[in-house]
Amino acid sequence: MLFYDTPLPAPNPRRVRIVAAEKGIVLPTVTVQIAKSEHKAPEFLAVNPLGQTPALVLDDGEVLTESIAICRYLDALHPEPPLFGRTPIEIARVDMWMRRVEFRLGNPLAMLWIHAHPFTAKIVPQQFREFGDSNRPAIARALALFDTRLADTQWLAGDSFSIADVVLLCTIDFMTFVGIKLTDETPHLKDWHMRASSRPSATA
Ligand SMILES: N[C@@H](CCC(=O)N[C@@H](CS)C(=O)NCC(=O)O)C(=O)O
Repeated sequence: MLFYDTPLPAPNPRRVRIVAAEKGIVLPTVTVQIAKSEHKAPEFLAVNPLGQTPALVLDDGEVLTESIAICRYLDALHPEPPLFGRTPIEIARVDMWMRRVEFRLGNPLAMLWIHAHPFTAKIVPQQFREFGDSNRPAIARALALFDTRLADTQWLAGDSFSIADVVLLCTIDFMTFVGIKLTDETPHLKDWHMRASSRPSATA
């Protein structure tokens, strides 16, 4: 296998690095620097014509993209510890919380990043600043939702650390990079962030 990775602050390849670290998998890695537009260079477009990282090239040459698909593949190959749940209800809970992170926090954050951040102004053809900023309340609502959940559970999907926590950690750290910090308004989420960040895999 060959893993095409991008360093921080890119959140999606980090999901794969954390899952690999949780499972003790060492992936031979090629680094693609988005800041240097290497993801749009012909060499990388030959691997992933979508021009996005991460990508995982399998031994038979098949290419997996989409960070969650790659994480699921690694989880199926190395089932311990299970990060996508074990029983039907665990699997459903993990999926439910992961999708809430992606749709309720990841999507508005992406719109804020693309349309209202000075860094992306150099990259996207046209920014709609007002629209970008209009996503801030949705981000705040999503943080409140996760805070309420984490008042009752140690990890987002229950008692065990899961891919839902991986996605939330990567999204929140990226959110900090974009300029929104966790505050005391979401104390349970802040505590969870400290727990998740203190796992050895979080340095990935
Ligand atoms: N849904 C994809 C999103 C991949 C993605 O957006 N990757 C970012 C890096 S975090 C990227 O390559 N951005 C450059 C671009 O889209 O041009 C996944 O989860 O893997």
